[in-house]
Amino acid sequence: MLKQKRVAAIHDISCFGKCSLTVALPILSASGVECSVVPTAVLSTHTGGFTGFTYRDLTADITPIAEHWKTLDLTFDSIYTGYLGSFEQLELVAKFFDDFRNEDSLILVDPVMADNGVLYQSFPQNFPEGMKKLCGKADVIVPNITEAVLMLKEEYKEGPYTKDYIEDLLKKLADLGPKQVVLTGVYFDDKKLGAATYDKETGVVGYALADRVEGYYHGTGDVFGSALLGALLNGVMVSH
Ligand code: PXL
Repeated sequence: MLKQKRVAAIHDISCFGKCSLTVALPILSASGVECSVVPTAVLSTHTGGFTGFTYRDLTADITPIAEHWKTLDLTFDSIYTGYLGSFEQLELVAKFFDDFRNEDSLILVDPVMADNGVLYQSFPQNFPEGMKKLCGKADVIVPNITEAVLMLKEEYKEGPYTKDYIEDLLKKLADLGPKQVVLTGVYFDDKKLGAATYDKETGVVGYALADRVEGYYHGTGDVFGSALLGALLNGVMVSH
């Protein structure tokens, strides 16, 4: 019998903006996947490009939500994490993986914390260390280049990049633990921009590049991660 897949999306809600749960929920639902949510915080806006945003930390709700879900014997075909606001949330989410995965669950960690060479203003400098550990527990990770170099403790370089550089990053990221890596913000010239993929088991590297659209769009990583997960849960492979 065909059974609808169920994902637990663990991200913040930014009330204004097009990111985190406000995009994960509609995109995953539209892809035919049931999307349960664990909101990690409620912000008036996302943090990029705004000052004065409100931040209601929901860390204290995560364990009670998980405890109630355990009484319902819930498990998830996928657990998808994005913006996590503190080391404590990283720990709670790692435990959530252990409590709610089954042997076929796909754990996708988007290590949301930085872009354009800089850590988002809400994070301490040592946060990438903690996020790196969480990535070690994932099946698929979706860092951008800034997040990748912060976790690998390498210097940030502006593009255009070379294939050698990108493939070296992909392999080092896979060494952190995940089976598959999807690196975003990859470009080799000023016309095309997209993602590079690496499957540790097969060793296959792939590229998905499209025409660059000028400008900076907050939340594109979350739109991409949600669409990627929807595709994976519908049987589309990352690497061909
Ligand atoms: O899109 C990533 C994201 C998610 N959530 C919050 C953010 C950002 C990026 O700035 O600030 C709160």
